[in-house]
Amino acid sequence: MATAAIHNPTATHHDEHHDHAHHHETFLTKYVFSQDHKMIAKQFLITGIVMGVIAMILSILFRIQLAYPDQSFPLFEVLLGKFAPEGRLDPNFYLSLVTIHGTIMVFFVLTAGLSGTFSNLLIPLQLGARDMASPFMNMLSYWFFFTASVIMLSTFFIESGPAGAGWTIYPPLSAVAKSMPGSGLGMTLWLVSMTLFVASSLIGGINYISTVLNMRTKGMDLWKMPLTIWSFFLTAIVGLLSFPVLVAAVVLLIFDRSFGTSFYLSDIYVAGQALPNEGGSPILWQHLFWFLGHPEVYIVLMPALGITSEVIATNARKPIFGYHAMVYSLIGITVLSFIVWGHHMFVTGMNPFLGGVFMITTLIIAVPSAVKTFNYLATLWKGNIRFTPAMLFAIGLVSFFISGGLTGIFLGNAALDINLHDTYFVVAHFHLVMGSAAIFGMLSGIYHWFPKMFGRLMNAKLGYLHFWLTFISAYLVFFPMHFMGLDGVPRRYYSFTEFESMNEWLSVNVFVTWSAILGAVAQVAFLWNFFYSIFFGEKSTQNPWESTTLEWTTPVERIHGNWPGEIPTIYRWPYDYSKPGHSTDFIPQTTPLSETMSSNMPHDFEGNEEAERIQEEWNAKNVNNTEEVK
Ligand code: HEM
Ligand SMILES: [Cu+2]
Repeated sequence: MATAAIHNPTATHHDEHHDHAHHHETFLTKYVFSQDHKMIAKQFLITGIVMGVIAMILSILFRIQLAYPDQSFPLFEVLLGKFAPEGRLDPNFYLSLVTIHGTIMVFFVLTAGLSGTFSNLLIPLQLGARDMASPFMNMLSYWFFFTASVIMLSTFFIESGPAGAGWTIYPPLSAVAKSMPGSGLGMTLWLVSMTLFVASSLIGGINYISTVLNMRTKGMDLWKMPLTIWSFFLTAIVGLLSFPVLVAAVVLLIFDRSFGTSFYLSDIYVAGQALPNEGGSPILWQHLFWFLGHPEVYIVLMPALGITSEVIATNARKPIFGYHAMVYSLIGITVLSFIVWGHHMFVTGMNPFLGGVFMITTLIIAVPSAVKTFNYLATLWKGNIRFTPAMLFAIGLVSFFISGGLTGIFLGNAALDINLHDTYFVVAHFHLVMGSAAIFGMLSGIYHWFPKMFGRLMNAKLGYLHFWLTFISAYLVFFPMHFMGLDGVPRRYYSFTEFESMNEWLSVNVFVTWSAILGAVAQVAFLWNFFYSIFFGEKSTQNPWESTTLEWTTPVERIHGNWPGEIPTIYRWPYDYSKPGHSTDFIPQTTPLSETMSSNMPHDFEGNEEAERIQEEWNAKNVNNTEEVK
């Protein structure tokens, strides 16, 4: 299967197709150990959704603790046993919940679930390849991810519970097993799970990069790639350059935990007893961690931004505004994301000059981000907008990207961050800009490409219900947290009732918790819609959204190799919407220029004599049309 699926896109397809016909698919090769990128995409998606639901339930659990810190919930004890003695969450377990919630959301849902799904689905389909460069490695990538997920969840079933040092697992908590229950076996398994996870991401990323570079169909030069592909491609590069640093850091941490080294430890006292470690520094961990950790937030966000470009252009029925600027801003974010990690370390006592350098690079990232926002708004401007559920989620992303991004400008300033660090202001900021925005991008992609994955449509009415409840509850949950943070309420605290000054926030915590429960209930509408529609949804046509890109030229039924005959040739960029003088308001990338010229991206034809001649002839015939539109 593997060899049949990889091949040169320009070769004729007949022999291979012959192979497929004789190839027997068993249940195992079709659904479990599949090497077909479309099936692997679904595996990533469904695993991601399951992990997302789990992480959401964890957040509801600890939100209930924050809203009702002194109350006892007998049900907790029934469900959680020793982790909730007498119906109250154990404080150590509270920290474990926060840790695993953050870890799962960032890595398992928004890295693997989002990139894994849409890179796998769209890279071959939108570029005109029969599969990934290496379908076998692709399969491995999923199974490494799956194993990592199982290990991460298994820590709920061990005596001392899951890791509890926060998703950033700063030493010494993470390095000294006796510091808390969550620093024991749970932490070891966290490290094992994350190492497998990184292996999965690297295998996947290498595959994405080589597929984008080598397997594009005829005519698909880099400047004709949809913005989704640009964003997946650059995301894979960011992952490839930053994840290995995390693995290196993790290996050193394992040495510190198990073999008596002191990379991260020095001058530690546990219960009055001095530990023997000397000469290490927990700050080293922070440098290594955030060298991944900051790029990671763009690994999460960039694919969502790519999906948004695609969904907005399609549903506004307009060419994306500033295609080149969009690509360059993605490249700008890619490069800059590596030189800003120090903004997480302003309070570590770094030299103020160094702090100033990180502050400047951090604030410069606002420029490409603003370019993207501006381009989205300009694309929407005067569009003939179709408010599909996918479009609403894409617009929701833009909203969160703006409202959450603005607070990033505050936090990027060292002088302000020193006050706001580790308060709920930070929690509010990152939940809006990467939590909510990226989740909305992912949901937008699910609604948009569901017909491509399952051949059926999701129910739009349920989609609207899902969107509005989720959108409203996200703001109700995360907006009030800004004010708590400004008032100095710290994050990662189990109970605030010990502090007189924070009691006034109790009613807000109750409000936020109920808003979070509303948001969680809204996801039932989504889950029902998703799983029901896979089997019983309305059958989709081949190109339900009247889109220009290549994935909508493949048959609705899943076939190996994606196209039954030859792979189509590409003639034009992906955003020829509402072109004057054409009978439909979209022109697929496969329509030859001679049929109707693209007036949307004129640079494309400069110097291409044939194209210029066709354009002139076309203009001569269609002068009236063109002028009307001006
Ligand atoms: C159901 C919606 C969600 C709710 C109600 C929620 C709530 C919370 C709360 C209250 C905390 C603890 C803050 C603290 O004590 O420091 C937290 C931590 C966190 N959340 Fe969420 N969250 C949600 C969704 C998400 C999403 C979608 C992401 C994806 C980026 C995310 C990522 C994180 C991270 C990274 C942490 C930090 C964990 C740590 O401190 O180690 N959350 N969340
Ligand atoms: Cu950062």
